[in-house]
Amino acid sequence: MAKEARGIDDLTMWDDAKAMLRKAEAEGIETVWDRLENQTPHCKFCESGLTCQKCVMGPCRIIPTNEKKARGVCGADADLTVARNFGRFVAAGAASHSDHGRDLVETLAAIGAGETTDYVIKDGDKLRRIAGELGIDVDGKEDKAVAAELADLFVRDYGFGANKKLAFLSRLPKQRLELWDKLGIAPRGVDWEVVEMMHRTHMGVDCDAVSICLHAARTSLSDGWGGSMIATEISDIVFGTPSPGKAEVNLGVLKQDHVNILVHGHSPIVSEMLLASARDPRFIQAAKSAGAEGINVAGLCCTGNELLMRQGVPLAGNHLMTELTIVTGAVDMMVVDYQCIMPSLVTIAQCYHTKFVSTSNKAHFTGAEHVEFTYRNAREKADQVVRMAIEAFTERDQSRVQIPEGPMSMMTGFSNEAILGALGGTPDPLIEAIKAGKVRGAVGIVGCNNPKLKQDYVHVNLAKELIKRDVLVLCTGCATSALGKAGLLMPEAAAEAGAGLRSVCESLGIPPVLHVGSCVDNARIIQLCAMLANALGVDISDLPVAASAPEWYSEKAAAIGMYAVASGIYTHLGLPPNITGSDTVTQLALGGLNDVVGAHFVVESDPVKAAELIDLRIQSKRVALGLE
Ligand code: XCC
Ligand code: SF4
Repeated sequence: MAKEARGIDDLTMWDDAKAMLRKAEAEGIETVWDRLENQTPHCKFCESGLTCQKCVMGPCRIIPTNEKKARGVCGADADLTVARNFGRFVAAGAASHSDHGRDLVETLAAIGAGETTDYVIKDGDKLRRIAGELGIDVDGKEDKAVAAELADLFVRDYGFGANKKLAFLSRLPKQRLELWDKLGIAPRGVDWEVVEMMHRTHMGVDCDAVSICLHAARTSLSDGWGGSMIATEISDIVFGTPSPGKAEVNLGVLKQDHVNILVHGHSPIVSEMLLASARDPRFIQAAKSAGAEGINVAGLCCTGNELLMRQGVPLAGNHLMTELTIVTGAVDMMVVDYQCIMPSLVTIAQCYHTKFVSTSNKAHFTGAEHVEFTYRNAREKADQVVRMAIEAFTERDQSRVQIPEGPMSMMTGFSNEAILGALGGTPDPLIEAIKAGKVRGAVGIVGCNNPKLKQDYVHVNLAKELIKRDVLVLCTGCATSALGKAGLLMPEAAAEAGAGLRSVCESLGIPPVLHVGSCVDNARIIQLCAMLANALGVDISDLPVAASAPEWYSEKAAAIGMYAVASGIYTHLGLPPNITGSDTVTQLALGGLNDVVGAHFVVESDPVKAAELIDLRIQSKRVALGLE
């Protein structure tokens, strides 16, 4: 991107964001967009994946067109260098989701062992259903005993897996598992694949680009069908399986006369406990004594999605809104756990009265107040943090507060259980609607914001284009805030859909875009795809479905995209990963993978063109299934 200052209208499509960008400018607050401008142009070598610093014979910069510099000191060429970098990129993403999942396994185990009273089993039916599904005999056992056994099974999945295969691979269509076995990419253990990727990409181990890419697929699958799926299922068991409900989104969810606490990060373990304390009448009374009307908890990013799905807690915004929330001057406290928490937030918080509290022993922030949460002390710590927030409220300078008006309403809570419930208990009505062409296909729009793109513009316009074409959209993560703010998560948005999708939505009273959760909850989407494929007796790659991460930025998003593709789902990205320095890897990603796993990536930043490409794929799959 050329280094030229973009106007505020080019940075975001939203009025609430623009108002805060103006306020930030007036108050001399630096934001992510300022820093992007300062960092542009980026290093070309890094952008194309051609730098290597995996040993101290280097670092090396590979110049494929220069005979003398076409190889690093060890002899690695462009293909190998790009593949090794991409492999580690995916491994880091898989590690992040999976390490989050590990915290839930630990919590479930603690419940089973009676080591926590703060966390309990909220959905005992789901506990028993999942345990039964995975071969645990639940008859005559108490919830606690079942929890202990299930946690034990997941612990094995993190290591070697039972039979060196992840338990949830049992959900796959037979053809898919056979294909993975043939390719040698069926994931064996959640931690195993990540560690093996680190090993393979050490100097002098796996020195074949294609081989590394295949292991990148396997690593990502250990996330999708392992760490993320485990995180989602345990979160439902411990905090409740989401069911449809109403909520609100945008900066207007902040309240001038309330103590405003924002939760940011990913794990429901911290945010759920905080919410419980904030709803405690003792603290509401304390807030009133401090001059507030009450305590308002709102979410950001994925932990915001977790609370939104299960508790209807309002969503203040997505990734690029995190800094701007503080600029309102109305945030008394931001409580974070891990992932996607820009370190700049601490600096911005210091420009206001905002208390910034970190809670995880694996995510410290210089300048923050650290209050460590564990399953043994969580409620006590949450109480302490809420008291600190009330105290911070008394230091708020109301003359600096500016809250953009008017939150948007949205519907949320579409877990697979809820979707099946809405359909009457089986996927058959959805399959019938797909066969009849009323719903031509389904697309998961997921993932982040990236300041290189106009905030939420690609998300919103892609979704609008797809629903017009009778394609049902499912959304998670930071896409949720975008699509919610655009009004697409309301049943009324069915009016913007094609006639077929519109009739289906109207008869069920659902929006044409369904909110299915946080980013680990993308596991719900692949599980749903597997259910549909199994019901039709086909492979996932035969379904008229696709995935899209229009504005992605993170390693985690790369892992999600990779496991979607490896599961057989065609995947659109709004901008490319840093792989363009290798023709071999780029061609594999953009096409070659189709012959291997039945799906591939496509990169397109224009939402209308992206919708056309996705539509073509859906159409071809419909034809192949004999539906057209
Ligand atoms: Fe992060 Fe999950 Fe991306 Fe949002 S969508 S910017 S990864 S918070 Ni997961
Ligand atoms: Fe250079 Fe090879 Fe070392 Fe990488 S592993 S820094 S390419 S010598």
